[in-house]
Amino acid sequence: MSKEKITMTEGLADIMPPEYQELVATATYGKEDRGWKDIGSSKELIEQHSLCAGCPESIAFRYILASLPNPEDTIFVGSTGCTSLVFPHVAVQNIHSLFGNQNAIASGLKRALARRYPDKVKDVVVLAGDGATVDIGLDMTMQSWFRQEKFTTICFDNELYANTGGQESGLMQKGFVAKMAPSGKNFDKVRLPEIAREAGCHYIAMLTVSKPGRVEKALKNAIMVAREIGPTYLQLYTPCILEIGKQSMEGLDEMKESEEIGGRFVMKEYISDQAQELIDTLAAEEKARKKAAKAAKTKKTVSA
Ligand SMILES: Cc1ncc(C[n+]2csc(CCOP(=O)(O)OP(=O)(O)O)c2C)c(N)n1
Ligand code: SF4
Ligand SMILES: [Mg+2]
Repeated sequence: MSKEKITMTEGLADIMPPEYQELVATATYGKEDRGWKDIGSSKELIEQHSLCAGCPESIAFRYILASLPNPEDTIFVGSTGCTSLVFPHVAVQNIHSLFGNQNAIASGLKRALARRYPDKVKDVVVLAGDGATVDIGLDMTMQSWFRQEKFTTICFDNELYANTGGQESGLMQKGFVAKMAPSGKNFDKVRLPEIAREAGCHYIAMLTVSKPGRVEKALKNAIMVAREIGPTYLQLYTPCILEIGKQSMEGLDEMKESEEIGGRFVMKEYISDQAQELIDTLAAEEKARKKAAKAAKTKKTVSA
């Protein structure tokens, strides 16, 4: 990775606004082990968004973008919905696909990139709402898992179609009444993590975005396993505060309540044996790297 994407032309440096100077100076492109703690300085990937104020989807976006292991060589595939409103503000390559088609587009893209750049790592990440992933796009979603396509699917689960005013979705909880589903949901929430496991995903995690460290870890696991082994799936609860009648600062409490024992979003993970082996190897390598860096620092301090 490099910082080449945002270097400043020397001749213009003195007239560039201080915000831009700061952005270039602190950009996290090229930083090893970038993560959610870099949110303040990883502004090069997302500075603003056009979602409702306090929308948990915006928080999820920031954690994901700050934690990408390889942002310059990552391509997102999005779909219509509130999720897609963020992509025009994001400095990561992305494709907007026809609603529901995102996993089919990502399959072709990943294969084409592997042929075009055989010596480079190119990560493909689908990011779409529950309506796109589970309802209208379910066929495309599952077929990509059956085919063992090597990319990550992320579903922002807000349990309804938010962008079109609140229709019922397969991930909506039983009995919930939405603005455009006034008689209430008759069926239980579809258990997509279990379906993903049975359809061949190697790493699956369902969680809220209340704890950034967890989101970072799940995202990194999902991307590395997809890169080396096969399909991975993340389902993140990002409640639509507008639809459930909450204020902009109440999204966090909603997520915390829903992940308490017995709640709909208690964190769950399914990991195949092959994926676990890879995750353990990567963790051991990271530990050794940190130990070596610490030893080198101590040696430098002593000799100074
Ligand atoms: C092919 C097609 N069908 C339907 C629509 C209308 N549409 C736009 S957004 C949307 C729902 C999005 O819901 P979801 O995927 O859950 O995303 P959210 O807005 O909740 O984040 C629908 C049905 C469309 N744009 N294209
Ligand atoms: S409508 Fe709901 S999901 Fe969409 S931006 Fe607003 S709060 Fe977020
Ligand atoms: Mg939705």
